[in-house]
Amino acid sequence: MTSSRRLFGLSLLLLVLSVAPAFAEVRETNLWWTPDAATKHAHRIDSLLHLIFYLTAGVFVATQTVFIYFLIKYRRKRGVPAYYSHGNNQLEIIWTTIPALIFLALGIYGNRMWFREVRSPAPADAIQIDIVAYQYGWHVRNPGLDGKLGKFSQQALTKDNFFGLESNDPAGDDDYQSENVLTVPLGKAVHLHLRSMDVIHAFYVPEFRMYQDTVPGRLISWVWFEATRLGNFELACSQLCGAGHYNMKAKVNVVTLEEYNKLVAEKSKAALDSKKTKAASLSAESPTAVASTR
Ligand SMILES: [Cu+2]
Repeated sequence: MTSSRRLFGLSLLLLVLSVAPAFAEVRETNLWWTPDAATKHAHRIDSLLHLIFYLTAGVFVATQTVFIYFLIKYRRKRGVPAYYSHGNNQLEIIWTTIPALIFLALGIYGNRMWFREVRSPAPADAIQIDIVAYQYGWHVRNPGLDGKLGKFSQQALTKDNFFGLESNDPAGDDDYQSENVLTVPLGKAVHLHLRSMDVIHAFYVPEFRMYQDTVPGRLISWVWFEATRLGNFELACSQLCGAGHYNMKAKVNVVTLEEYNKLVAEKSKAALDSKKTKAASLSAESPTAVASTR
């Protein structure tokens, strides 16, 4: 190998090693398997994953063992002529029917699990959180102390009003917003309302075993989860959505219910206060402007 080629190879290796992992979240648990589950759904989905994995692993070992056994048993031997076998119809039927039944059973089981875990309606007391994905980040809107999100509509969604808020809804006065941070309490159902500003993005948290596309012009309102583990997780967009896709991520913090309630109290008070100051300064400038915003 010439020295220039070696230098090129070395530089390429250095580049890959230094740049490739730069934006990846450090993973601390279960490096050789899926990351530790952190929601109720995730644990049940894992049980299906384990069943399929151990079943296919068992079939793989069994078939490979038989294959290798026959390879050795019927290897070429001096003085032994080759023997032609047409096969055995009865055996063919058996080894076609058994896998077909297994696939059918797995299909039915998986489908039922999908509808029970992923498409079941969210509990009525779930915390409602509104998420709008955009190139390249996540707008998050949380309900304040009243537990209700201010009304919104798809038609009102613009670059400036990215949640599509209707300004006259008092339920929205104590709502608070965060950028690229989703904070949820442990052990309480959280119901997400997912939308997109521009192109298709995907809400994906590996520890939650949750993956849902967000589609422009659509409100996706069937996604919900209940966190079972405290910690900080990464929400990563999983649809190639443009040049900045690699860095479209958000923090998902699972905190205790007390911490969550404290945060909501603080944030919704701040939201109410800022609204009051805004209204006061508006009325000082022009009393008619306030009247028209009501
Ligand atoms: Cu994206």
